[in-house]
Amino acid sequence: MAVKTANKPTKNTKKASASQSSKFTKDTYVKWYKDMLLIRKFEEKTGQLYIQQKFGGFCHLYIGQEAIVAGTASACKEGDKHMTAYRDHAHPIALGTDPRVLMAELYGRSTGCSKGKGGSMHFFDKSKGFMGGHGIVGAQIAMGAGVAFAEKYAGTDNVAFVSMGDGAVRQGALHETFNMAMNWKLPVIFIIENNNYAMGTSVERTTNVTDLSKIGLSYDMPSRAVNGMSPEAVHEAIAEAAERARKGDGPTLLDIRTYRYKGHSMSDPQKYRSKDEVAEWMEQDPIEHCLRVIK
Ligand SMILES: Cc1ncc(C[n+]2csc(CCOP(=O)(O)OP(=O)(O)O)c2C)c(N)n1
Ligand SMILES: [Mg+2]
Repeated sequence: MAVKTANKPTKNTKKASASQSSKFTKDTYVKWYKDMLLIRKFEEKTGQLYIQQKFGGFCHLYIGQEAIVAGTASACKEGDKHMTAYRDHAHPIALGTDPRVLMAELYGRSTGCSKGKGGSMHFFDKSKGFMGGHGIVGAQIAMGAGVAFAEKYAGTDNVAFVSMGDGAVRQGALHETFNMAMNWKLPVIFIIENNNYAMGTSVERTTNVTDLSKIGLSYDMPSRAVNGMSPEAVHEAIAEAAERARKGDGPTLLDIRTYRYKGHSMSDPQKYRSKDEVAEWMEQDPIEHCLRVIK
């Protein structure tokens, strides 16, 4: 069955992958591969432990979306700030947080990254520039602009990376934030982790403008769609946007098209999509892609 969603997987053809891979060293591919594999293994273990009721609360897995954090981590620098929503396990791992302090957080231990008080949705690691883990959909959008404002005010060249879901872009605060961020030319990059679903609601059920990269255009914000199954494409888009932000030229919106292989959270019968749709996206798996290039 053909994929009917607004988002469709961009094929990583052999030709495309050969021309992209020549731009990056083998070491970069090995780093992406290791980071993404570590994230995936952490997530698989987390899913198992949750089902075994080893820890409670909510739990949202990032499996399938790893190329976004891998490509961002390789294109950013120390001092940059990062924040996201509740699907937050992968970001600190990509930034170098010890997975053991994240696992301790899931178990509610005082040795956890948020002293055991935050749980799965509220990871935090200031030492790596990771400013959370936020459970309120869209809350981090305005906060991210605030963090960018603080960096600009302090005269640093640090950039704030604010990730949000395709559902979160429907929060009104996004528009106030985009307006102020552009008006003040804040060093902030808005990343839509566009996995095409907000819980069970697809992008095309939510809006008549299914191309989310257009949302920034009415603010004259540089905006583009990016293949989220490709760490190369993510790295290039992030590097270009970060360079602009560091020069004082303000924000960018990246509509990064990805897919979550698992349900929204741990209890999701997934009636809103077909197995074929999931399989079609899995063919573009970024970990397998990096392994093919390394070999
Ligand atoms: C303000 C607010 N409204 C509703 C919810 C319930 N809720 C949790 S996740 C979610 C879907 C968000 O989807 P999306 O932004 O696409 O992110 P994804 O889960 O796909 O990463 C909703 C509606 C919430 N946490 N906060
Ligand atoms: Mg989504």
